[in-house]
Amino acid sequence: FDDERDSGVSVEEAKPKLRRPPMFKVLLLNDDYTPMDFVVQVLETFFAMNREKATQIMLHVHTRGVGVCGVFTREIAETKVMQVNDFSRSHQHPLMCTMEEA
Ligand code: TYC
Repeated sequence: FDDERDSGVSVEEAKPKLRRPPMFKVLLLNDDYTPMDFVVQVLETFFAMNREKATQIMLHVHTRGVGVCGVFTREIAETKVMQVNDFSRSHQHPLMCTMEEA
C-alpha cells in the first residue's frame, strides 16, 4: 500500500492493541441500623449469592466495616450500586453501597 510505504507500518504487521476494561469493586458499608436479614437479602438478590455466601459477606462487613460484593466493569458496577441504594432507601434502611477501581 502507498500508505504503508509512507508510515512504515503495514496493516498486516500492526499488533491489535487489545486492553482489558478497568474493573471496579462494588463495596458494602456497615451501619448500625440495617437489619442483618435485609443485607443478606440484598446480597442474594443483586449479587446472586446463596444464603451461606451472603451471610458470610454480611458478617464480614458487620465486623470489619466494609466488604467486597463483587468486581465488575464500570457500567455493571454503577448499576449494582444504584439498584442496592434505591432498594435500601425504598425500605427506609441506611445501607450504603459504593464502588472503587480494583
Ligand atoms: N451492623 C448491622 C446490624 O448490627 C448489620 C449490617 C451488616 C449492616 C452489614 C450493614 O453492610 C451491612 N444490624
